[in-house]
Amino acid sequence: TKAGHQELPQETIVRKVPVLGFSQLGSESAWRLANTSSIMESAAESDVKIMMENAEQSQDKQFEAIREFVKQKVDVIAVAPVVETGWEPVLREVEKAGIPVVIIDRYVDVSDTSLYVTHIGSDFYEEGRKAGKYLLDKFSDQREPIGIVELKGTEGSTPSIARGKGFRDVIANHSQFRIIESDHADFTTDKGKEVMKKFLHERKGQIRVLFSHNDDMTLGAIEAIEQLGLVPGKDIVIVTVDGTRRALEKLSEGKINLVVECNPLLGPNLIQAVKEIVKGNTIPKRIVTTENVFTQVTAAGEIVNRSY
Ligand code: GZL
Repeated sequence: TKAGHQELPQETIVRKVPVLGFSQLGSESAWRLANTSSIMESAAESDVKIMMENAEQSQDKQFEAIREFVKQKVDVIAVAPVVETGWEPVLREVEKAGIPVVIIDRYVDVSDTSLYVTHIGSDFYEEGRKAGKYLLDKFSDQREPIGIVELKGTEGSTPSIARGKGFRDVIANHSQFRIIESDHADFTTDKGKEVMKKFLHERKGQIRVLFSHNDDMTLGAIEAIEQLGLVPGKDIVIVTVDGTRRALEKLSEGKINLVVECNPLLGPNLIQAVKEIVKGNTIPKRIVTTENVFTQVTAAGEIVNRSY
């Protein structure tokens, strides 16, 4: 060998552990916490080194985290985008640095979809449709007006936009269904209680249905409904999205009428995608998580299965 230059024995393969920079949008709900632990556990089980930054609902903090990942020259960047818009500039910077991007959970509204390799997450529009279809069935024999109030998630987020649209598209041609109040409650229990209190104060006798974009807001709304002496699940029919254990418990108690599942356990899909990407393999542009609905009949059996 050349003086001082130690050749590695041929059989040594120096395998670099892939480094994933993950910008998580926050910790606002039980769903989000389950999403984070699923991703962290999957990374720990595989040989993927993960650096996660929690943006606590701030898109600017997500931009900062992504720019830091670029400086650190990570192998892949994953983003759970708090809102849909405003991503083009920072994703251009990542593209220039030659780092592949995975969009996880919510979606980014960009004109050039080559800015990300794949989007892994639910079909939120379908979740909204499932909620609407349940009401068509439940009230199929009733003709009088049905007043609906809607607790919306974070303004500008894909689940809030798409669940609202899917729901509206299904009830659109059934004029007895009327959305009489609709407001954002940011996917949190406290805000859900506060906004539901406002709805009840303004519209008490007219509210027959609550459509809530996530279970955490629903739990707050149930407190507000019960504080007024009304019976959730009976006086006010409640349809909610996520499928957390606490919502399924209320479902089995009859305080919720339908829970539309939104699966947070995206860790295995994300880590598998990272491995494929670093090996240079192509993966589908869109990976949709499979999801169900839970009724008062199926709730009890499901509760034991919920890890979140
Ligand atoms: C949906 C996810 C939403 C959940 C909420 O995939 O983005 O954000 O429905 C969470 O519980 O806060």
